[in-house]
Amino acid sequence: MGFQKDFKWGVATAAYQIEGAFQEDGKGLNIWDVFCREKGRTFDGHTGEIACDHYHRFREDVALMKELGIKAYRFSISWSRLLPTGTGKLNPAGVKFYNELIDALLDAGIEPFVTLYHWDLPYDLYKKGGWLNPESVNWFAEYTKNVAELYSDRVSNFFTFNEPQCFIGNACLRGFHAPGVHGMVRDTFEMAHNVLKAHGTAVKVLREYAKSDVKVGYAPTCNMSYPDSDKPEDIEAARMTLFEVKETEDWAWNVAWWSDPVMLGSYPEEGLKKYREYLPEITKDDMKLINQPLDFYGQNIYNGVRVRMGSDGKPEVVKRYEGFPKTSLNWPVTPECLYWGPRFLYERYKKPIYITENGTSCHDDISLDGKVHDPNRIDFLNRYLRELKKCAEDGTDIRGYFLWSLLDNFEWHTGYAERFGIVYVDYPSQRRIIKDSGYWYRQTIQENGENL
Ligand code: IFM
Repeated sequence: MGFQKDFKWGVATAAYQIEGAFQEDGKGLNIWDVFCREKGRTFDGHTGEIACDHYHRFREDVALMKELGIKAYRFSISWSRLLPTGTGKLNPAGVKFYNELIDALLDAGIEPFVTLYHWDLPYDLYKKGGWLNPESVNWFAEYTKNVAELYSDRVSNFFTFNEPQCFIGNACLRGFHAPGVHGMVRDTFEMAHNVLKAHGTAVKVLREYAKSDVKVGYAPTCNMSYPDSDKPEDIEAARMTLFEVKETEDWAWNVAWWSDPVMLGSYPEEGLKKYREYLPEITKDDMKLINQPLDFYGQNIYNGVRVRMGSDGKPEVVKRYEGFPKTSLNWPVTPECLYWGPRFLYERYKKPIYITENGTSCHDDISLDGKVHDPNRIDFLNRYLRELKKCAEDGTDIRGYFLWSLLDNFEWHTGYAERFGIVYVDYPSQRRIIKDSGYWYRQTIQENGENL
């Protein structure tokens, strides 16, 4: 019982959040490079220009992972490091960087899991309309083909998109992520449809051009829902809430709109009705393309809402009590989401599951003894992983868990104000210090979660 024998205990990062070297060795600009330079966009004007300097320090970071006993590393490729203008000519230094990173991982016995896109669209493609341009499907296919040809001899696991909810919703509907546009609602639905078509095309391209038997998945996000009690009606209320579609102003923060087409081949009926006036043309061929068979389903899970069935037969969200536990980002601490989330997703999509991100931001600093003590993070991880273990024991096929994150890093519009790592980064010196939670995670990996 417990976690599967070959459970992938991993950590996750993203290119823009750690690499730095934003204009080095031929890399092209991406939308985050440009966005961060604008006044008032990020906390205190922070940028990812240096970030964790991982571009130069990746060997040290791989050594840290090895020391921690990490089995799998999920990282993203910077599209504009590989293809500076998004299409066309490859950047040899970019190609070399990921070659060396992958080789270093394999030498350290760590399995690479590549995310193709974690939000850093090449700026030149943004100028051509970005995801609103139907050509974006072909741009992404070209980039994916390059990745497959370059790295699939050594990388077997790929995720297409990380959190489309954010790079469309936060970025183009609500406007606080790059490119920082309060777009017209109709545009955002059109972008979303192009992203989903790009996903389907990329899956096909990976399978066609890969040099080994690759496994492909997807890594969306959202709040999960969990029931207020074990009563069947409360469980049903939580399930219904998880897959319902939201009001138009916040439509992108949703599970079903982004995952049903990919996993089931259709948009949710409720959304097709609710959003009718905003939708682009959606053809049968589009849906066939989007619905490519996947090997696993990834989901980033951080928190959830408690739900019960109301007396009117409709689900209702239970208000949190005053003083409810929260992280330093003010996100609620709700370990139950790592039981019910994967369970509901497995029931609906019937694919093995990876938790592609989970973790917490804490107010970490270096203590007088020179160490970084982060008991809140250990407690958070312990509570969440216990729920995940229970979920696995109750029959959900969970293949792995990627802790967010290996390193403290650039947390988008909140800059370096938030620390998510199990390894502390002292930004002025770029010194890394393994936090107590890093050692705790090592122990958990060694025991395959029996210590939880
Ligand atoms: O840092 C982000 C990551 O890039 C996407 N998922 C959530 C993390 C924490 O906010």
